[in-house]
Amino acid sequence: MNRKIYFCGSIRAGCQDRELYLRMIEKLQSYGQVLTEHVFYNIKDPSMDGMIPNPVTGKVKTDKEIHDGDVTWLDESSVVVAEVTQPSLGVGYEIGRAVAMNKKILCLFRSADTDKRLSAMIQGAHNNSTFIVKHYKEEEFPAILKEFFDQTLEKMSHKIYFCGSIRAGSQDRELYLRIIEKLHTYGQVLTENVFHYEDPLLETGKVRSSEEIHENYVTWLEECNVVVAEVTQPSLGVGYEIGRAVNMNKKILCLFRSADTDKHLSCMIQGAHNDSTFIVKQYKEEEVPAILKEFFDQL
Ligand code: 6IA
Repeated sequence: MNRKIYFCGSIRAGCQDRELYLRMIEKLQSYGQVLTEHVFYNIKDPSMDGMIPNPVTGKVKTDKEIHDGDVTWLDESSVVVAEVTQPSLGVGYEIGRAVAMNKKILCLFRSADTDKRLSAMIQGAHNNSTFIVKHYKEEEFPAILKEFFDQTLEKMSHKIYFCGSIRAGSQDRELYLRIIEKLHTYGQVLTENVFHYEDPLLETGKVRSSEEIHENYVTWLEECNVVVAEVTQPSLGVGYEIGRAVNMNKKILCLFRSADTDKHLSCMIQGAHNDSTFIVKQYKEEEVPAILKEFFDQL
Protein backbone atom coordinates (compact mmCIF):
# COMPACT_ATOMS: atom_id res chain seq x y z
CA MET A 1 0.00 0.00 0.00
CA ASN A 2 1.59 3.31 -0.94
CA ARG A 3 -0.70 5.60 1.05
CA LYS A 4 1.29 7.90 3.32
CA ILE A 5 -0.25 8.95 6.62
CA TYR A 6 0.95 11.80 8.82
CA PHE A 7 0.07 11.20 12.47
CA CYS A 8 0.20 14.18 14.87
CA GLY A 9 0.14 14.18 18.65
CA SER A 10 1.38 16.47 21.38
CA ILE A 11 5.07 16.36 22.30
CA ARG A 12 6.47 19.47 23.98
CA ALA A 13 2.95 20.42 25.03
CA GLY A 14 2.83 17.16 27.04
CA CYS A 15 3.58 13.52 26.17
CA GLN A 16 1.16 11.90 28.65
CA ASP A 17 -0.86 10.31 25.80
CA ARG A 18 2.17 8.73 24.14
CA GLU A 19 1.12 5.11 24.84
CA LEU A 20 -2.27 5.82 23.30
CA TYR A 21 -0.58 7.41 20.24
CA LEU A 22 1.52 4.26 19.79
CA ARG A 23 -1.60 2.06 19.87
CA MET A 24 -3.24 4.37 17.32
CA ILE A 25 -0.17 4.31 15.07
CA GLU A 26 -0.23 0.51 15.16
CA LYS A 27 -3.85 0.49 13.95
CA LEU A 28 -3.06 3.12 11.31
CA GLN A 29 -0.37 0.90 9.84
CA SER A 30 -3.05 -1.33 8.28
CA TYR A 31 -4.06 1.65 6.15
CA GLY A 32 -0.65 2.87 4.99
CA GLN A 33 2.79 4.01 6.00
CA VAL A 34 2.83 6.30 9.06
CA LEU A 35 5.58 8.79 8.25
CA THR A 36 5.89 10.19 11.78
CA GLU A 37 5.78 6.89 13.68
CA HIS A 38 9.43 6.83 14.84
CA VAL A 39 8.99 10.23 16.50
CA PHE A 40 6.44 8.81 18.94
CA TYR A 41 8.33 5.53 19.42
CA ASN A 42 11.51 7.36 20.34
CA ILE A 43 10.32 10.23 22.43
CA LYS A 44 9.28 9.40 25.97
CA ASP A 45 8.97 12.82 27.55
CA PRO A 46 8.89 16.40 26.27
CA SER A 47 12.34 17.27 27.60
CA MET A 48 13.84 14.69 25.21
CA ASP A 49 12.52 16.53 22.16
CA GLY A 50 15.47 18.06 20.34
CA MET A 51 17.95 16.04 22.48
CA ILE A 52 17.88 12.57 20.89
CA PRO A 53 20.79 11.95 18.49
CA ASN A 54 20.15 10.25 15.18
CA PRO A 55 21.42 6.64 15.56
CA VAL A 56 23.23 6.79 12.21
CA THR A 57 24.77 10.28 12.15
CA GLY A 58 24.98 10.77 15.94
CA LYS A 59 23.68 14.31 15.38
CA VAL A 60 20.79 15.94 17.22
CA LYS A 61 18.29 17.64 14.92
CA THR A 62 17.80 21.38 15.34
CA ASP A 63 14.24 22.69 15.68
CA LYS A 64 14.54 24.05 12.15
CA GLU A 65 15.51 20.60 10.83
CA ILE A 66 12.58 19.01 12.71
CA HIS A 67 10.18 21.64 11.36
CA ASP A 68 11.40 21.44 7.75
CA GLY A 69 11.50 17.62 7.78
CA ASP A 70 7.96 17.42 9.17
CA VAL A 71 6.62 19.89 6.59
CA THR A 72 8.17 17.76 3.83
CA TRP A 73 6.45 14.65 5.24
CA LEU A 74 3.19 16.57 5.53
CA ASP A 75 3.47 17.52 1.89
CA GLU A 76 4.20 13.89 0.93
CA SER A 77 1.28 12.47 2.90
CA SER A 78 -2.27 12.21 1.59
CA VAL A 79 -3.99 11.79 4.94
CA VAL A 80 -3.43 13.47 8.32
CA VAL A 81 -4.67 11.89 11.55
CA ALA A 82 -4.33 14.07 14.64
CA GLU A 83 -5.04 13.20 18.27
CA VAL A 84 -6.09 16.61 19.60
CA THR A 85 -7.12 15.95 23.20
CA GLN A 86 -3.90 17.40 24.61
CA PRO A 87 -3.71 20.92 23.09
CA SER A 88 -0.42 21.39 21.25
CA LEU A 89 0.87 24.32 19.22
CA GLY A 90 2.78 21.96 16.92
CA VAL A 91 -0.31 19.86 16.19
CA GLY A 92 -2.42 22.98 15.57
CA TYR A 93 0.25 24.27 13.19
CA GLU A 94 0.43 20.94 11.34
CA ILE A 95 -3.35 20.84 10.93
CA GLY A 96 -3.40 24.42 9.62
CA ARG A 97 -0.66 23.66 7.09
CA ALA A 98 -2.40 20.40 6.10
CA VAL A 99 -5.66 22.25 5.33
CA ALA A 100 -3.74 24.65 3.08
CA MET A 101 -2.20 21.62 1.32
CA ASN A 102 -5.69 20.13 0.66
CA LYS A 103 -5.03 17.02 2.74
CA LYS A 104 -7.78 14.79 4.04
CA ILE A 105 -7.81 15.30 7.83
CA LEU A 106 -9.19 13.32 10.78
CA CYS A 107 -9.02 14.96 14.23
CA LEU A 108 -9.78 12.83 17.29
CA PHE A 109 -10.82 14.31 20.63
CA ARG A 110 -11.51 12.28 23.81
CA SER A 111 -14.17 14.59 25.27
CA ALA A 112 -15.08 12.09 28.00
CA ASP A 113 -11.47 11.96 29.30
CA THR A 114 -10.86 15.69 29.69
CA ASP A 115 -12.50 18.81 31.06
CA LYS A 116 -10.91 20.82 28.23
CA ARG A 117 -13.00 22.01 25.28
CA LEU A 118 -11.74 21.51 21.77
CA SER A 119 -10.60 24.76 20.06
CA ALA A 120 -13.30 26.29 17.87
CA MET A 121 -10.71 26.56 15.09
CA ILE A 122 -10.57 22.75 14.94
CA GLN A 123 -14.17 21.92 15.84
CA GLY A 124 -15.41 24.63 13.47
CA ALA A 125 -13.34 23.31 10.56
CA HIS A 126 -15.37 20.06 10.49
CA ASN A 127 -17.07 19.80 7.09
CA ASN A 128 -17.98 16.11 7.02
CA SER A 129 -15.80 15.40 4.01
CA THR A 130 -12.21 16.65 3.89
CA PHE A 131 -11.99 17.68 7.55
CA ILE A 132 -13.52 15.30 10.06
CA VAL A 133 -13.65 15.89 13.82
CA LYS A 134 -14.67 12.93 15.97
CA HIS A 135 -15.31 12.85 19.71
CA TYR A 136 -14.33 9.32 20.63
CA LYS A 137 -13.39 6.69 23.17
CA GLU A 138 -10.34 4.56 22.42
CA GLU A 139 -12.40 1.41 21.81
CA GLU A 140 -14.22 3.22 18.99
CA PHE A 141 -11.00 4.06 17.15
CA PRO A 142 -10.88 0.98 14.82
CA ALA A 143 -14.45 1.60 13.58
CA ILE A 144 -13.80 5.33 13.12
CA LEU A 145 -10.68 4.57 11.09
CA LYS A 146 -12.49 2.05 8.94
CA GLU A 147 -15.28 4.50 8.14
CA PHE A 148 -12.83 7.33 7.47
CA PHE A 149 -10.62 5.29 5.14
CA ASP A 150 -13.57 3.64 3.36
CA GLN A 151 -14.86 7.10 2.45
CA THR A 152 -11.40 8.35 1.63
CA LEU A 153 -10.69 5.33 -0.50
CA GLU A 154 -13.83 5.94 -2.48
CA LYS A 155 -12.75 9.51 -3.19
CA MET A 156 -9.12 8.58 -3.75
CA SER A 157 -9.55 5.51 -5.89
CA HIS A 158 -8.99 7.09 -9.28
CA LYS A 159 -6.75 5.33 -11.73
CA ILE A 160 -4.61 8.05 -13.17
CA TYR A 161 -2.54 7.96 -16.33
CA PHE A 162 0.14 10.65 -16.11
CA CYS A 163 1.90 11.67 -19.32
CA GLY A 164 5.02 13.76 -19.79
CA SER A 165 7.73 14.02 -22.40
CA ILE A 166 10.50 11.39 -22.34
CA ARG A 167 12.26 10.86 -25.68
CA ALA A 168 11.30 14.36 -26.86
CA GLY A 169 13.26 15.75 -23.86
CA SER A 170 13.08 14.78 -20.21
CA GLN A 171 14.27 18.08 -18.72
CA ASP A 172 10.98 18.42 -16.76
CA ARG A 173 11.30 14.99 -15.08
CA GLU A 174 11.74 16.37 -11.56
CA LEU A 175 8.62 18.51 -12.00
CA TYR A 176 6.70 15.45 -13.27
CA LEU A 177 7.71 13.56 -10.12
CA ARG A 178 6.43 16.40 -7.93
CA ILE A 179 3.10 16.41 -9.82
CA ILE A 180 2.87 12.61 -9.50
CA GLU A 181 3.44 12.91 -5.73
CA LYS A 182 0.47 15.33 -5.55
CA LEU A 183 -1.64 12.99 -7.71
CA HIS A 184 -1.28 10.25 -5.07
CA THR A 185 -3.87 12.17 -3.02
CA TYR A 186 -6.45 11.20 -5.64
CA GLY A 187 -5.48 7.67 -6.55
CA GLN A 188 -3.00 5.35 -8.14
CA VAL A 189 -0.71 6.72 -10.86
CA LEU A 190 -0.38 3.80 -13.29
CA THR A 191 2.51 5.25 -15.28
CA GLU A 192 4.66 6.62 -12.50
CA ASN A 193 7.56 4.14 -12.63
CA VAL A 194 8.88 5.31 -15.96
CA PHE A 195 9.45 8.81 -14.58
CA HIS A 196 11.49 7.50 -11.64
CA TYR A 197 14.22 6.26 -13.95
CA GLU A 198 16.72 8.81 -15.23
CA ASP A 199 17.04 6.60 -18.27
CA PRO A 200 13.51 5.25 -18.81
CA LEU A 201 14.78 2.69 -21.33
CA LEU A 202 16.39 0.92 -18.39
CA GLU A 203 13.17 0.61 -16.44
CA THR A 204 13.20 -2.72 -14.55
CA GLY A 205 16.81 -3.12 -15.60
CA LYS A 206 16.06 -4.41 -19.10
CA VAL A 207 15.63 -2.57 -22.33
CA ARG A 208 12.11 -3.07 -23.64
CA SER A 209 11.14 -2.81 -27.26
CA SER A 210 9.00 0.11 -28.45
CA GLU A 211 6.24 -2.39 -29.29
CA GLU A 212 6.18 -3.74 -25.73
CA ILE A 213 6.15 -0.23 -24.25
CA HIS A 214 3.34 0.85 -26.58
CA GLU A 215 1.18 -2.16 -25.76
CA ASN A 216 1.77 -1.83 -22.03
CA TYR A 217 0.89 1.88 -21.97
CA VAL A 218 -2.21 1.54 -24.14
CA THR A 219 -3.45 -1.13 -21.70
CA TRP A 220 -2.98 1.34 -18.83
CA LEU A 221 -4.71 4.06 -20.83
CA GLU A 222 -7.72 1.77 -21.21
CA GLU A 223 -7.65 0.93 -17.50
CA CYS A 224 -7.43 4.52 -16.21
CA ASN A 225 -10.37 6.87 -15.73
CA VAL A 226 -8.33 10.07 -15.70
CA VAL A 227 -5.43 11.36 -17.81
CA VAL A 228 -3.19 14.15 -16.54
CA ALA A 229 -0.68 15.41 -19.09
CA GLU A 230 2.11 17.94 -18.61
CA VAL A 231 2.29 19.40 -22.10
CA THR A 232 4.87 22.18 -21.85
CA GLN A 233 7.60 20.13 -23.56
CA PRO A 234 6.02 19.06 -26.86
CA SER A 235 6.12 15.28 -27.25
CA LEU A 236 4.72 13.04 -29.95
CA GLY A 237 4.05 10.31 -27.41
CA VAL A 238 2.07 12.62 -25.13
CA GLY A 239 0.05 13.94 -28.09
CA TYR A 240 -0.65 10.35 -29.17
CA GLU A 241 -1.76 9.36 -25.65
CA ILE A 242 -4.08 12.37 -25.37
CA GLY A 243 -5.57 11.59 -28.78
CA ARG A 244 -6.22 7.96 -27.85
CA ALA A 245 -7.62 9.02 -24.46
CA VAL A 246 -10.18 11.34 -26.10
CA ASN A 247 -11.51 8.45 -28.16
CA MET A 248 -11.69 6.31 -25.03
CA ASN A 249 -13.85 9.01 -23.35
CA LYS A 250 -11.38 9.60 -20.53
CA LYS A 251 -11.43 12.76 -18.42
CA ILE A 252 -8.35 14.73 -19.40
CA LEU A 253 -6.38 17.53 -17.74
CA CYS A 254 -3.57 19.16 -19.73
CA LEU A 255 -1.13 21.41 -17.88
CA PHE A 256 0.92 24.02 -19.76
CA ARG A 257 3.49 26.33 -18.14
CA SER A 258 3.05 29.28 -20.51
CA ALA A 259 5.17 31.60 -18.34
CA ASP A 260 8.18 29.22 -18.46
CA THR A 261 8.40 28.74 -22.21
CA ASP A 262 8.38 30.70 -25.43
CA LYS A 263 6.59 27.78 -27.12
CA HIS A 264 2.90 27.99 -27.99
CA LEU A 265 0.61 25.14 -27.06
CA SER A 266 -0.59 23.19 -30.11
CA CYS A 267 -4.06 24.31 -31.22
CA MET A 268 -5.02 20.61 -31.35
CA ILE A 269 -4.70 20.57 -27.56
CA GLN A 270 -5.75 24.13 -26.69
CA GLY A 271 -8.69 23.85 -29.09
CA ALA A 272 -9.91 20.60 -27.51
CA HIS A 273 -10.68 22.38 -24.20
CA ASN A 274 -14.40 22.05 -23.49
CA ASP A 275 -14.59 22.98 -19.79
CA SER A 276 -15.83 19.52 -18.80
CA THR A 277 -14.16 16.36 -20.11
CA PHE A 278 -11.08 18.07 -21.57
CA ILE A 279 -9.50 20.77 -19.45
CA VAL A 280 -6.47 22.80 -20.45
CA LYS A 281 -4.84 24.91 -17.75
CA GLN A 282 -2.03 27.41 -18.11
CA TYR A 283 -0.33 27.11 -14.74
CA LYS A 284 2.59 27.80 -12.43
CA GLU A 285 3.86 24.92 -10.30
CA GLU A 286 2.58 26.41 -7.03
CA GLU A 287 -0.96 26.29 -8.47
CA VAL A 288 -0.89 22.50 -9.04
CA PRO A 289 -2.55 21.46 -5.72
CA ALA A 290 -5.49 23.84 -6.23
CA ILE A 291 -5.89 22.89 -9.91
CA LEU A 292 -5.88 19.16 -9.07
CA LYS A 293 -8.38 19.66 -6.26
CA GLU A 294 -10.79 21.55 -8.53
CA PHE A 295 -10.39 18.98 -11.32
CA PHE A 296 -10.89 15.90 -9.11
CA ASP A 297 -13.73 17.49 -7.10
CA GLN A 298 -15.68 17.88 -10.35
CA LEU A 299 -15.27 14.25 -11.45
O1 6IA B 1 4.13 21.61 20.01
P1 6IA B 1 4.38 20.13 20.15
O2 6IA B 1 5.80 19.75 20.43
O3 6IA B 1 3.40 19.44 21.05
O4 6IA B 1 4.09 19.56 18.65
C1 6IA B 1 3.95 18.20 18.38
C2 6IA B 1 3.92 17.96 16.88
O5 6IA B 1 5.10 18.50 16.28
C3 6IA B 1 3.89 16.47 16.53
O6 6IA B 1 2.69 16.13 15.86
C4 6IA B 1 5.10 16.22 15.63
O7 6IA B 1 4.70 15.89 14.31
C5 6IA B 1 5.87 17.52 15.61
N1 6IA B 1 7.13 17.35 16.34
C6 6IA B 1 7.48 17.85 17.54
N2 6IA B 1 8.73 17.43 17.89
C7 6IA B 1 9.17 16.63 16.90
C8 6IA B 1 10.37 15.87 16.68
N3 6IA B 1 11.31 15.84 17.61
N4 6IA B 1 10.49 15.19 15.53
C9 6IA B 1 9.49 15.22 14.62
N5 6IA B 1 8.34 15.89 14.78
C10 6IA B 1 8.17 16.58 15.91
C11 6IA B 1 12.52 14.97 17.53
C12 6IA B 1 12.12 13.55 17.88
C13 6IA B 1 13.29 12.61 18.00
C14 6IA B 1 12.75 11.24 18.36
C15 6IA B 1 14.21 12.56 16.83
